[in-house]
Amino acid sequence: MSQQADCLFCKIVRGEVPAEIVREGERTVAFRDINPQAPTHVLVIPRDHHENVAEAAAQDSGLVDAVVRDAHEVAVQEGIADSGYRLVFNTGSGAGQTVFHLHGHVLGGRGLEWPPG
Ligand code: DGP
Repeated sequence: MSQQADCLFCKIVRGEVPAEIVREGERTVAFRDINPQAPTHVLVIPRDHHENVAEAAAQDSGLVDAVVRDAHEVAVQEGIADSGYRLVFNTGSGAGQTVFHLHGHVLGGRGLEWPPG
């Protein structure tokens, strides 16, 4: 497993920082966002460290598949799969990425507007 000592989300994977974990997959961990933007707001992250989704896709495309598949499982588990949910990968600081460990935001439980802000 490839992790970084000082990465916040690697620390959540290792149990060094507490989080409300809602699902543990073979390759992913899902936990509630500390600053929820919707009634359901869960982050799905790979156990391995990758800076963003593009880097992970270049290095291990199967990993991105696992993140997307497990994000859908979270949506089913949270009861938002049928009403619709949004899966967001902010990629780069210009797009609002603040934690540089790949994470998919699973958002739902309310109407979601388009385009996003
Ligand atoms: P982004 O802006 O796409 O990099 O999203 C990072 C998200 O991570 C943001 O919505 C807030 C969340 N977050 C930051 N620190 C923590 C933390 O310590 N615990 C949890 N559960 N979420 C965090």
